[in-house]
Amino acid sequence: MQRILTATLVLSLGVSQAQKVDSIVIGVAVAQTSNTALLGQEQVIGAKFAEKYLNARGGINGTPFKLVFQDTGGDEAGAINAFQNLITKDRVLGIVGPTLSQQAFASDPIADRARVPVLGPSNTAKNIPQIGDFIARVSAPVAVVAPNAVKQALKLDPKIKNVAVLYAQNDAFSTSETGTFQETAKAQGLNVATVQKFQTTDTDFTTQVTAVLNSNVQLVIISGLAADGGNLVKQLRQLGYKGLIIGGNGLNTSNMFPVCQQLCDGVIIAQAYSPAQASAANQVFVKDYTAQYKKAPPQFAAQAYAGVQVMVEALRVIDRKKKLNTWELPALRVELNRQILAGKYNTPLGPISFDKEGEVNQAEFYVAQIKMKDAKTGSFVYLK
Ligand code: 1QQ
Repeated sequence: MQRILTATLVLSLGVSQAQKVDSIVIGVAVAQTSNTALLGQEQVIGAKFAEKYLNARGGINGTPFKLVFQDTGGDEAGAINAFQNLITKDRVLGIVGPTLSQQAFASDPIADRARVPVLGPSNTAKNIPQIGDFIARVSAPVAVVAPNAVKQALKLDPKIKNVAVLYAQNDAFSTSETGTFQETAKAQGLNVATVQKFQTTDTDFTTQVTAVLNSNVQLVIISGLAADGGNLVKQLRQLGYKGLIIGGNGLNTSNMFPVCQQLCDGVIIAQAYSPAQASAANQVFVKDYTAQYKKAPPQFAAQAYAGVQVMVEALRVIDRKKKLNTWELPALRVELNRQILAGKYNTPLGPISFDKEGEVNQAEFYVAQIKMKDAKTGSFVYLK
């Protein structure tokens, strides 16, 4: 009996695996709902731009590809569910996602075990590529990006001596980024006068702001996400903090403007993307994006674009050697992962490639400062 069962199982697995790839589908798993959608919305836009642009230029050597979106929401369970749907129901070749590192640590191991390549579009915490062989990212790590903001703050105000550091302790990215910020501050000779913790779900920051005001600092550095981070900025200003503020990557969106409004003004944020990046790929992206949205593209849109572009260009290379519709899905996923890591890509982020663990190699980073025109409208001004 046992033997018969085993034989049946092997046979049915064999049949489903032998099915050829009949459509070219790439999964996008980002936050379309919850507070995390303040960040994820820009990723949806960036990915759709890539789909439209790259399909208009031939798709995969003449065959269009399709993006399938699964909403991750803002938590781990949502990311796991989205990944499972993409892998088994939508039968995607690879996944661009999820939005948060906190989610990636939960969902990426599922894709890794299923041997489905993942490109993190905005997963910047330490140890993301190390989750597994099938996990890479186009989003440069906080360790590389965040120090630029501290150096820029010191350029703007060389008299800074004392720093307050605040971070969301329930978020993997925020705890990783604050580590980098604290190390950088010390390496720059600054005194970390107070370290304050909060939760990404917090809305009242009176305790933390009081501690900041009592510690006589000239710089505040925040690692959190957009809603909590925006409220924290707002309450710091309302309660009388006058010095410079650095926001981390979780505050890196104009979707924070409705939260802190005019009080967002002056926040300094390091960038892994600049609309001024000179590559042809970027200039086309900037032109199309600006025509549609009347503003320059933000980093999260550019990174999601790059994630889709990398998958597409890797698929083009594979297809030239052996047509995609002659592959079986499991083998094509493995080959796609290999090709992603082998290639070089001219993206809106500039030229990128990957090291053997899946960490992105990227050369150029920037710092921007929020400039509010009024309570509703503002922009990211890139600093020299
Ligand atoms: C991470 C991040 C987020 C702030 C991006 C949206 O960098 O979770 O790693």
